[in-house]
Amino acid sequence: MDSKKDSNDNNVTVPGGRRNFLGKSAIVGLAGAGAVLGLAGCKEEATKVATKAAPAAAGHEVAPGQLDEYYHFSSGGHSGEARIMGIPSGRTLRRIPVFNIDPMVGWGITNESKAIMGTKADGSLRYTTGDTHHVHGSYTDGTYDSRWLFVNDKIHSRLARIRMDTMECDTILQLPNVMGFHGIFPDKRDPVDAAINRTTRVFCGAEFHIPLPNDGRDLDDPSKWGALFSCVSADTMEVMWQCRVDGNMDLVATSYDGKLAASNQYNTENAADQAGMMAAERDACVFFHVARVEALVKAGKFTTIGGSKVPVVDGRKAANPDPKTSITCYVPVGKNPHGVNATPDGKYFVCAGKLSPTATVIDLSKVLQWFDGALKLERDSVVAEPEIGLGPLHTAFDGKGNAYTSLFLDSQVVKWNIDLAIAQFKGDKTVKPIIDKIDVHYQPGHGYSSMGETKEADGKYFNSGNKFSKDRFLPVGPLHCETEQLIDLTGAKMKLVSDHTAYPEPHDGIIVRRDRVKTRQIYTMTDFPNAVTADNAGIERKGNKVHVRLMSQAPAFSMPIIKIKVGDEVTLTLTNHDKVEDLTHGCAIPTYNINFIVNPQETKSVTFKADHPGAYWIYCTHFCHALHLEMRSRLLVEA
Ligand code: RUQ
Ligand code: CUA
Ligand code: CA
Repeated sequence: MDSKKDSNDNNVTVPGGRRNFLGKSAIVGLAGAGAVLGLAGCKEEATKVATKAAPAAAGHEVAPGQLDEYYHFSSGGHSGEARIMGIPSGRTLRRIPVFNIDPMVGWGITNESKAIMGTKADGSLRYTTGDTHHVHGSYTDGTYDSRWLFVNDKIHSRLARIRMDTMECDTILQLPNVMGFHGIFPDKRDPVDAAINRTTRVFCGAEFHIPLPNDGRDLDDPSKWGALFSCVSADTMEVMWQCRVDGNMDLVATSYDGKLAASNQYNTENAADQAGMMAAERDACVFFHVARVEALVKAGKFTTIGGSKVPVVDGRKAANPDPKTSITCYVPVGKNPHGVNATPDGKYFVCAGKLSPTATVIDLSKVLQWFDGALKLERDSVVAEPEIGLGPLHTAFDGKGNAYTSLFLDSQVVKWNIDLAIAQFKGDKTVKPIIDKIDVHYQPGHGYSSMGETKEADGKYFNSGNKFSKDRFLPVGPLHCETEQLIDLTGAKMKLVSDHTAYPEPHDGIIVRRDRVKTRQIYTMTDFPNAVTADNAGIERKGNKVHVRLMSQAPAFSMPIIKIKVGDEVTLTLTNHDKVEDLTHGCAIPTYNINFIVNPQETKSVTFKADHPGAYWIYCTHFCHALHLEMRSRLLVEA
């Protein structure tokens, strides 16, 4: 690696030198235990001073008071949350707690949020951790309809739904007999009733195989373990069916006609160790013929596993010898592939190679031909497999026939043309599918283009979600932030616009045109059955159960003194009577671990045991008024 000293005697890496190092270590990593281990060995990488960042490219600034053109919804990785950012500014607009506890809003603290997250018999949360990877919006007519966002939790195999009018999670569901729920994608049209041109189902891939059921059996025999692909109703958030497959699953994609869902498989080997998972030269992308699966379920041709009532059908090859009745089709693709993404024209899925320097383009009409018995081999549905660079992970599209694939090992994004790749695959040696490559900083995972997962893909922006930031920002200790780098796609060449920091670690995101998102500015009080009004406000006691019904209106709570006794089980319900947009109040109770907010016209409640006496100031946490500091009530707990 090239490095020199700056005027403060800090080591400064030279960009070209560092890039070369990454490239070389990556190749070593590929041959051995993995690229990331190779990277970790480089001590000189801990530079203290950033190389000079290029100024933000002109024409993409969002001036004070101006609004962004796009929303960017992303996952938050092992923080367990989802996030909203503005594009192109990179401004953080909101964090949406989902599987995590968030005292700012009171998520995981209020009774309402705990009921969504799930509790144990004693009322405490069943889980307090989550690992969100993929966020996708619901569709109508092939584009976002502002109803829902769906996000997965890989740790505990849960699917969450977020209402887009309030940007709050309204349902969390745990998938039975699944571990490592990673890929997720809503359908874009009903697979059975083609007249329903909107999202009706959400498909979920399972990455890890486990004993079925996972009740202590088969612990020493992983060859008996299995992985299930799950289908969840978007409307009711119930699991409709599951399908057992050979091998594992990773990411998920769905077709625009609603007929096909697919998942890339890096462990077709069904191996339980790393060497075994890399043994085969090719892995697969498994396609599900959704209508056929549902016909089987309807006909009662399914089993159930353990205590789960969810119908499980068998999608393994041995159970599906005839393509004409098969529910699955395993298309061979590059070794240990990663992301699978649908082109906005509805024609192709693209699987990124990861351990193969290629992307595999699969023609969906040919997959349907295979299911009809009209295509000899599954592999015949592959219409292109261009060599694009090292460590391809995910692909986004501009709606103009070009694909943009992240190259983890090369620390680049490559722009390539799908038609040219198809021509090359057919034998035309004169065409060069690769149009441009751009350096990103560093190790990109997901990349997402503006509206790129809809038929309205507009080719304006691409956001590169980079896993390493190293010297791009002021050092903040051993935990580095991550970078979301914005790239302008409008020219023939990609142009880096700006670096945005990201708290680790957003995995995936979608960039949605702002007119496709419709939110509410305040709540409607009557939507809350437990709303506190002037008619029912006050203290109600039944034995040792006490219900405190409180109202907030700037700058006061409705009761200055609330008297209870040690031993009481207290439920405090708070309704915010302010109607003014943005006028949020908070409610904190010292030593009782209570902290939540109520937005205009919103109601929330908490329940706690009064287990220690004393005087406690219930105070407003959210700066709401010139008398915000004076907005408090006395909670008097008598011994
Ligand atoms: S994965 S870096 Cu969880 Cu989306 Cu590919
Ligand atoms: Cu109410 Cu601050
Ligand atoms: Ca493999």
